[in-house]
Amino acid sequence: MVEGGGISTHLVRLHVRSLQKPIALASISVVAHDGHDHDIQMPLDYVKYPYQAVYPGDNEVTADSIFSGITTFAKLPWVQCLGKDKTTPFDVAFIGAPFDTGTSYRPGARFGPAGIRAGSRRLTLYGGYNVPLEVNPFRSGLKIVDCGDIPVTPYDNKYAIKQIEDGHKELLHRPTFSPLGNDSLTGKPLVPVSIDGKHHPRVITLGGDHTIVLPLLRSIYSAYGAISVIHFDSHLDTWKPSVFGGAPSDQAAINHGTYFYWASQEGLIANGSSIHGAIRTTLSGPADYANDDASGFQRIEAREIDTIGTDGIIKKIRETVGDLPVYLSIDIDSIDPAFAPATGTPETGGWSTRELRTILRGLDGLHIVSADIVEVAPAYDTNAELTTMAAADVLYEVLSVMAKTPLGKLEGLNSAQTSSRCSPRSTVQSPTREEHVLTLLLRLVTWIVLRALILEIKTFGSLLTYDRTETSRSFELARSQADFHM
Ligand SMILES: [Mn+2]
Repeated sequence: MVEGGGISTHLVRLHVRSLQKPIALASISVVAHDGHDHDIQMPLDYVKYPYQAVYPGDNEVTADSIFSGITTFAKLPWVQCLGKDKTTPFDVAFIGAPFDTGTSYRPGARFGPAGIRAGSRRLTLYGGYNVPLEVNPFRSGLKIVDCGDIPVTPYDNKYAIKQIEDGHKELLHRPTFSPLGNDSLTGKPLVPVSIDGKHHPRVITLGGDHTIVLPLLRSIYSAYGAISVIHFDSHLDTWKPSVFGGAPSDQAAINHGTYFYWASQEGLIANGSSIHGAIRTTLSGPADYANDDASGFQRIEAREIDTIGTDGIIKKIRETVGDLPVYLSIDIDSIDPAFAPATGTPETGGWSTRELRTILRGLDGLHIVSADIVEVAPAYDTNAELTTMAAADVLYEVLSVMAKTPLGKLEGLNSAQTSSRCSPRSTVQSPTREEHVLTLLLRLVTWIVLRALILEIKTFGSLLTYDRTETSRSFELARSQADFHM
């Protein structure tokens, strides 16, 4: 980021792949803009650190630090994207969807957006640099804003669901603040991965119960068509309405356990390249899995972490979605209630916050077009804000991954080819040709050295046989004497 700079520049960082370290190639599209925009573009300009009192005399009306002032996500600037700031462009927008009238057990996720914002206050306390991902999303040049909440009625689910779709769509189709940039290897301009040919900003939605994903996917479809979904949840959420006691009305059939079933019926989900993670729910019967298959999902059970670990889980996810554009939906109940108790339908036996964060970082390089976190119901949280803090930290990883990967591909190439050329890659991928040749060479050299050593040992061994026997005997003698004296 260049403050006050007059010319747009592209800074690209390559992390050269090492044979020892798992993280491979990464590219960051960092774009700087004219200085007059920097005060609204740079979140950290907005943040005043603790004890740096800014009044009087600094044109500020109040002291502002991470623990004071109006709470937005990570203390990002508040932009009234659906109100008076309708024309303000951005690259990533946080937006709340305070809807919880589709829950089957504990209500309360309507307070999720406010709770997650409270849990996110200290994200920029030390500046916000993500050590494992080697990026500071808040200083990546992207314009990241908090758009507040979509107005959602608590009295009419059908109307509320339409409000969420319209609100999301309005943000998704706003022009971006930053250009897409160039391919880090060829220098050629990237083109959007959308089906309408436009470069769309990314929207991170703060739920709300999981029902909101149906209107969110309807919005996503308008830009990307049927989308691959990565879904972290203890529950399938592809259930038929009959599992929830049938559907006394069309509206009752749409709830936080059935929205993926309906999304699949509407053709919003790319069949076969979508996957659940952290599944551990009980079922109405094995038919639920058959129905889940038909809805287009692969599954990773929560318990698989004990056998294949986070690396194995990352590998499964990456193999399933490939380099297709992907929508990421995170139910906070994918995390164990020990770490995130404040949720609508808690299930024990889940992943730790650390494990989910590691898995999310493993998505580095994927084209995540938008994301959400849902089912945070702060009323059930501890006084230590465990759940809202976990939700905020999880989104920080998502934001970091987004900041590293432009939503673009090279013209004429499919997204798979493009991604291997220009996008950051993570822990799991096949070696390049050069690495393959190097590995073969290393094996050959190792084999020659070992052969030589074995020959040496054989030669000396035959010469020393007599001495070694003698040595062995005297050692036995010494030990028996020592035993005798003890
Ligand atoms: Mn869910």
